[in-house]
Amino acid sequence: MKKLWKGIPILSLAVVLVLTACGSNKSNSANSSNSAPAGSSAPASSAVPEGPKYNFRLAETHPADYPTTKGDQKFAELVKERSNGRITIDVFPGSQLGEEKAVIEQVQLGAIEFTRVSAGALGGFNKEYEAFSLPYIFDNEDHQWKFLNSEDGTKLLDSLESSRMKGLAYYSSGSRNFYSSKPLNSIKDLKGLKIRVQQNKVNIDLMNALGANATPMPYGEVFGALQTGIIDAAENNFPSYLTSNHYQKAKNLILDQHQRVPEVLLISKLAWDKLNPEDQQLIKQAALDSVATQREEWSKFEKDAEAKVRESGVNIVEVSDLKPWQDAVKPMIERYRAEFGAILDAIDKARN
Ligand code: GTR
Repeated sequence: MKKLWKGIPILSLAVVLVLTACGSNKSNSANSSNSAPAGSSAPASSAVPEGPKYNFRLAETHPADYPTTKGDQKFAELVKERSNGRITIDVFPGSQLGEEKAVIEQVQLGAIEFTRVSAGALGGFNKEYEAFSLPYIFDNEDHQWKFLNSEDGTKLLDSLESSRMKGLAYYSSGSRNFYSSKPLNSIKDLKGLKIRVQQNKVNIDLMNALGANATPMPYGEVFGALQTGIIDAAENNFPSYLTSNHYQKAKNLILDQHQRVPEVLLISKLAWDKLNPEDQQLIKQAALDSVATQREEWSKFEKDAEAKVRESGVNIVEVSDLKPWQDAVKPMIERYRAEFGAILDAIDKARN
């Protein structure tokens, strides 16, 4: 009896106490911002599989039924399943934890562990990610995925470490097109328009190249800015154009497909460094395995979104010849070759 009391209880008591703390933290995850950066941890016991216990948060801009959110959820599900419930990730959709730029800052500090953001938003934090905002560098989705899945694409995920993040996987995001409250029949109609862009420098140069004025602002402010006329136009893919309701305010859409900016699922470097190698591997693999789900959901949702936008009576202009668009941005791309030569060469190489 005495032996039992001496041998086991201190550890058991510690397990009970820490598990209770984790439980209460989990029950109200929306309020868990005061928790330790990399989640809470507890020693192993017979009830909990080997390794520390974690409850993490993942910030997502889009609503719950959006394909990126479905990818996030699949990722969280796989992590939970493969860790036998030891590692849980609560997904917070709809910008509940903030706009992308603010979330990335929190991720750098370790206050939010995971996020799914656009490579366009990362461009404001990591120079190399600006390359994704260069126009017409990918021929199509297939070409883009060949690059993302290549060694160079993986290197780029890893390069986020210099910005206190760790890239885990890419997700699909289709192509971006301009839309405006003013008529958009050709490239000439962009001249002089105030166009909202994702917050990075390449986008500002791109708007200049097209004769427009760039207005960088957070995604969540675009609807109001279109409504009040602070901006004349914005640009995005079909799913975002639909779910943000921008299509209700900017009813002229031109399918110029100027950019293909991938989505990125990532973890705070601070949180990553606190994980043991087995948990790092589990998380990395779960992220990669969630890509198939996200891509399936993406191709379904992209078609549905396009159909809904068309039904809504938006005026859609197809672009049969992209040459004038590509010619307009050529000098800009050539200028950026000095900075992004290696990435651009790798993207070109992925074409074969
Ligand atoms: C969407 C992307 C969002 C956000 C948004 C934007 O395509 O999925 O994460 O970056 O674009 O334009 O800000």
